[in-house]
Amino acid sequence: MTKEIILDKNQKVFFVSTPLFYSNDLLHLGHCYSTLIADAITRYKKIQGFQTYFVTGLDEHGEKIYDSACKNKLSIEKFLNKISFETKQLWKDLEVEYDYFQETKSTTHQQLCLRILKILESKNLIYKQNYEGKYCIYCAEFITLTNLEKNNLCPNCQRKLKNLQEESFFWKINHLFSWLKKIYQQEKITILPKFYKLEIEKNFFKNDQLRNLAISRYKANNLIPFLNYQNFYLYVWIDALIGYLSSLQYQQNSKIFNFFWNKNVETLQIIGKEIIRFHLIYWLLLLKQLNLSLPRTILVHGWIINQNVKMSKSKNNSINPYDLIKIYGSSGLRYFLITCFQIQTDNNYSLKVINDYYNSTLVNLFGNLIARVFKMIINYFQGKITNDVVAIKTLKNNSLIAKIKTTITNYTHYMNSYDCYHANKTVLNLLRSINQLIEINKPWILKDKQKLKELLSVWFFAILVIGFLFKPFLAKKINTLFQATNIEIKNVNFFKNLNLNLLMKIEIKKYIILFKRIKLN
Ligand code: ME8
Repeated sequence: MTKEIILDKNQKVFFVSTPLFYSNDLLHLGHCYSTLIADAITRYKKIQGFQTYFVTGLDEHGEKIYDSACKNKLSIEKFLNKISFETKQLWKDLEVEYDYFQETKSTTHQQLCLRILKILESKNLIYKQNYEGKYCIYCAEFITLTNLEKNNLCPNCQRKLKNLQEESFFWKINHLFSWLKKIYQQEKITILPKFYKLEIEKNFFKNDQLRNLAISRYKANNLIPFLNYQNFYLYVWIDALIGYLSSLQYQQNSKIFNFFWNKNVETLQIIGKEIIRFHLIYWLLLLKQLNLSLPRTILVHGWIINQNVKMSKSKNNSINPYDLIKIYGSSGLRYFLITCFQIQTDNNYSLKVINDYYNSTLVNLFGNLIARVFKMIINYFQGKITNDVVAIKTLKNNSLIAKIKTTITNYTHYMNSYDCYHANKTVLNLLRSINQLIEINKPWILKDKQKLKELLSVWFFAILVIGFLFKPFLAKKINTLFQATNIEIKNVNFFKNLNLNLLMKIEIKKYIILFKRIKLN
């Protein structure tokens, strides 16, 4: 599923991906978290003049998906189509502007998997051997001795492990151990937050070795056939990782692939912390064996916790995003997930957390400021203010303008580091300063009309800048703000030009309450 892509050689290029989520159930808040962060960063990059390529999608193979289809009394095709349809609808409703939606059931993807297996086989990187060990069906993960806990439970999901004893095709990777270590030591890729690098070294580089990986399953349901070997199927994690390459049309459209995946592209892959092993080890090794560039950054985020455990499809604690969209709208949920949590930690979700956050930020700080300033411009100036060249010069020296400039610099610094949490904090600080200024200046008792005009002009300007900086978080809700004025959002880019001449003519077309206070019952 591709939009038409026009490749512009003069633009800087940005690639971002989310994990390809399992199609075993409808997506929950945790999946929205990764996807909305990717969306906010992509929107920011677009404003900064990048040509962007944003990939998300579904991982549609594996036994647990087959089991879910059976439980739902649907054929696997119907079940996959239903999940795919609902996922795309969810992204539409949350205004996620992806460029490519990867579905691993697609024929082109399956062909690519086979092609890559052939390449690996031709390089003698695949061999057959008996496999004896532990396997977690739910996580689709072979549990090696290095990460096996004593109690025969999966270290990840705490479910019982299955003893597997079968012939398997192995992927030879052990000879690349020193190469991989070097990648880490020389920081050839950036892992954010940095401590995940140590975690991989501690947990998976024990005894100074890397084990070859069993990458086939015998007589399994809903997996891609392993070349022409009868009854052998491809391990779902290799299939899923290849999904990233499929989304880039690897081996299919070299123009697209080379444009969006090369060492000069700012590539970012966003994942949750439970899948670092696959991305920080196997994915890198696969790229190496195919002679492809490595991603520039892998951004790992913590979990959303609900009722003390990771929010998860299987633990009956997942929150349906629509329950929150109904209350807070798409913009409210976007803002919460993109800005409320620090990426490096796990974070507790509750309705009270989101409600307090929504009321204290979007309602109290942002919405109220807009309402107050718009109302004053309407009441004191009939909604229209004009400033001549001399007045604009005076405005340039207003101390709030300096604060706005610092905010933009800090916001840009954080967004360039993919840190929406701190970028948002800088904007909230600016909002607090303006609210304080209103209290200090008490415009409602001010007699000096010229002074009043100056204050309202600069506060109006600050609102435009804040709207602009919030656009990657709040998406089309910000259009409502600009539409209530005479300024068109498409005509402003405050990263390039803090254009105070916009204030020559100010018009409030409509009084708006952008965010209404919400009381929980
Ligand atoms: O792992 N908190 O798919 P998956 C935060 N198919 N993020 C969460 C979360 C939570 N409670 N729950 C899920 C897979 N996520 C594989 C990926 S990639 C080639 C294959 C997010 O459906 C987070 O990004 O289990 C996590 O890594 C991902 O969903 C796991 O999704």
